[in-house]
Amino acid sequence: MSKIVDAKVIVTAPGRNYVTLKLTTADGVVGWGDATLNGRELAVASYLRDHICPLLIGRDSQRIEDTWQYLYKGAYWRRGPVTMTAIAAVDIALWDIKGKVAGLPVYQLLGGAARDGVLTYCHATGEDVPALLDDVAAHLDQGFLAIRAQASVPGVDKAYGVPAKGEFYEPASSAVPEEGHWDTESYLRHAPQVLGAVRERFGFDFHLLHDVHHRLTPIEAGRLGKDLEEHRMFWIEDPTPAEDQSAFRLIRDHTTTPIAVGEVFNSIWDCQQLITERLIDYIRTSVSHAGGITHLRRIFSLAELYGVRTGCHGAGDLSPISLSAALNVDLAVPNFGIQEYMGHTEQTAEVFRSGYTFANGYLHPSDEPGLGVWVDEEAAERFPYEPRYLPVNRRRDGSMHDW
Ligand code: GCO
Ligand code: MG
Repeated sequence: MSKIVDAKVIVTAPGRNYVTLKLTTADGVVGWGDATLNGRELAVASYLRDHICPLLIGRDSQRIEDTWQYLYKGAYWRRGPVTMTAIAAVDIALWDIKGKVAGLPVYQLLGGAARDGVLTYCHATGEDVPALLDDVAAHLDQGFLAIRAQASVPGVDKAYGVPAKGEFYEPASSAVPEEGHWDTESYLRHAPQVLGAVRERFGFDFHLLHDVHHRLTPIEAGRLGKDLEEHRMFWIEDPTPAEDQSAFRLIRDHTTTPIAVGEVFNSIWDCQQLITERLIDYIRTSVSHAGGITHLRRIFSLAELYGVRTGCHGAGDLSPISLSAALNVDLAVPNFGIQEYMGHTEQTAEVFRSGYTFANGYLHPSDEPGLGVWVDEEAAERFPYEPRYLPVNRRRDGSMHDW
């Protein structure tokens, strides 16, 4: 048994805010976990520092499942993004340690590679259609086989997912959330034309994805799905706010466009109905918000039973530790679908050193023992935390809209 002797929380902002957990064992083995919850970072940092780290000292680092159950059941208050992100960070760090102790990359501990590489989708954006088409062309040139396309919506001053020129996606930019506007009618008219323009210019030999970001009602989503059928989408993502799981029956009744949901979920219970009633095609839970590798695997196994494939969240607000962990799971699970890959800024890469590689549309995790990622703590200190929030969205009449 190798006891945990130190548990440290690192908050750093190289380009954007990240919370990292560092666990050290009596043998000097270090494990890294991602505890970042965009816009609510310090809540998780405190949950870890004040409530979890003291409980970890002296525990056997090798008993991952037991530690997971201890933290989940032991809290009494179950689930929720803060709790599950904190548990995820511990879990990811313990898998990292187990891999290092075994001298194997984590995917080997999960059963070994079930594929040669991890199919990856990138983001292409544009303030108008010509700019989007240029960005799609650039990503196809880089070798991507799957592209998520977002463009501005006429009448909407700041559209989610479309960075202003020269800005790195995405807009967690201000200490008080910026306010944008939303116009569903304009979006529903415009989105099929935009995605149609992408197909018209580049054809059908690559996967095309689109993120609706929870903004429609079920019947509006049914219409969008129907209007997009001719463009053969790989998926539309988060068509409606998914707290209402049964609402997806209505979308399904109207369209064969595949549906992906799950980045805001944090447990298997949040997607139970969507999966068991086959209301979605892809489950997008992330390793760092859904309880770590241990719980993500459980969700993916349930999904496998119902023919639902995986599509791990991989936005830039998840640190390279999360991406490394996700890639290890992606490589091993039988029902893998696709992995999101937004990339990270150079500043982020200065702090988080990772060994995953990208070639010809596929990512591959590092073959180093564990997760193959480490944090330069001195570099981390150079980037102090500053509060940064995602924008909010209002309709024309000033009322709040889902964003
Ligand atoms: C995506 C997502 C993200 C989220 C972000 C919130 O599909 O990548 O929608 O961009 O908005 O992760 O923190
Ligand atoms: Mg999304």
